[in-house]
Amino acid sequence: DYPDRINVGVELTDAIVARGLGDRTALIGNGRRRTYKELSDWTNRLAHALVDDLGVRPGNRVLIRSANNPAMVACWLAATKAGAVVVNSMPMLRAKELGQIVDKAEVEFALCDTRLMDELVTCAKTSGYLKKVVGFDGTWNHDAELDRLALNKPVRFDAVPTGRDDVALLGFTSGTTGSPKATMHFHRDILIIADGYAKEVLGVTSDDIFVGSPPLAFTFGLGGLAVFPLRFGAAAALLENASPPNMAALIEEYRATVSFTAPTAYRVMLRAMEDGADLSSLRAAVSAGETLPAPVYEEWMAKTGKPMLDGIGATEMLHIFISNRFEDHRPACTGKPVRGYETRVLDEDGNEAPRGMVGRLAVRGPTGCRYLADERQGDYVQDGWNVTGDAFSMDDDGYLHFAARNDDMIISSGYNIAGPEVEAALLAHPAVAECAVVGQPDENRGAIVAAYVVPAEGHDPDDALVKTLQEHVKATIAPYKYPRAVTFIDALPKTQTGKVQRFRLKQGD
Ligand code: 3SK
Repeated sequence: DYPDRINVGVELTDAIVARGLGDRTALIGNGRRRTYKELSDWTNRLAHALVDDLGVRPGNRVLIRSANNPAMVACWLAATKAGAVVVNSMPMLRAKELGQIVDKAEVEFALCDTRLMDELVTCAKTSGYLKKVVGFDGTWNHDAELDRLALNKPVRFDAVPTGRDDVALLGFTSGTTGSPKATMHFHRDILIIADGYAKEVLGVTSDDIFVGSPPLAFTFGLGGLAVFPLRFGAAAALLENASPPNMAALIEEYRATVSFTAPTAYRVMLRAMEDGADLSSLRAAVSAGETLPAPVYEEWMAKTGKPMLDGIGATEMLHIFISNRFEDHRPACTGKPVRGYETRVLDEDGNEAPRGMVGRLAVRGPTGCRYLADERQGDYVQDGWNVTGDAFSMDDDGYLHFAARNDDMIISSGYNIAGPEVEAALLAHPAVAECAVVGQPDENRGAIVAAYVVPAEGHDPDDALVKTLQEHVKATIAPYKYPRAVTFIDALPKTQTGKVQRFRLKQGD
């Protein structure tokens, strides 16, 4: 129930000031804290610079290139206030990848942390769309072209009265296989994920302090580290060094109450707790992006007495649509749909699969997939249902259990084997730091289960360990699922959002 005219940039800043929360901390980063009043004033000044000096007009696509920091959030909010459609891009992208995004989204303006200019300048040289690339100071000392333009502008800005169904954001996804797609999200969608998941599942209040590792350019990060805190007058710590190995120290330092990250980071945090890290400030630990192995959930529960909230989302759906709850959570279970969403598990013919059977997960609800000019739209949205790339089963009580991404199901000698189940079994062994399981073509069996294992410190990657791991899997799950091939590697190939690129392992990259 949002008004016809609503601008999410205003809702996350000026509207919070209007609620009397202007003096509360909004953003933490670069060694400073900014209040909602400061954020509101600065985003209004920036919006003036975008409109008055650069000529940004409603509907123009504006790309933002930055690591996670408060200045990036300020640029996002300012461009949104100006009625632009924002495209947040990963800081690691090279000119070629930036070019694909710029062309697909027909980006006319780019706002770039001055430390990341080179690749964007290279991209701009050959782009037929980009009219202007302007630098902002990612350290938020206001020492770059955009900051200088904004400095003397008025602190009041008449934000564009965008429609609730106007596109505000283009979220890019390449999945785990390449070939980028742009997903369009309306102003109302951005509010829905906060008023739905963040309110219903997390119960966010203005006392919360959020810390996390996902990039803001990934909608998991944008929601968890900007939209959710700002919607409720809470604080977001936006830290460029919030990588999995640093998360425990940052939670301790900022006394964070909510963390957003992937299971790998929680595994590292569990080890840090053994070395004395104090994570007692955390009231909510959200895990998503990769499936949460039961041993990590169980150890977390044992050490903190609180559940880790596993959830699944998709860039197409904007954010998390199935989740565990504080009062209702289970190991190896993704939980139940978030309020407003419905789910179904489909069999091979597209009919609802019987309970307990693994099939394709379909979802519908207040957000959904709208690809920009992409023929894959019809594959994703069928009869009003968003048919995801994930294989799930639903148990008799309506809880959803992740089996695999559809491409991670291995059919070996007629058996359907979910790679992640074998991964979970391997991860329960102390010699395994990380692993990924894929199907490897095999003349006799069609495919065999092949495991790529990063050994934990102090464990030699030798034949004896291969045998030990194989026996361990046979003793943990049905023996036919054991990995017939085990390869030790130093690190798993991952996307910039931390998802394991199993297709690269399959290709033998
Ligand atoms: O589960 C995910 O990968 C995801 C994707 C987009 C937004 C949120 C999430 C959790």
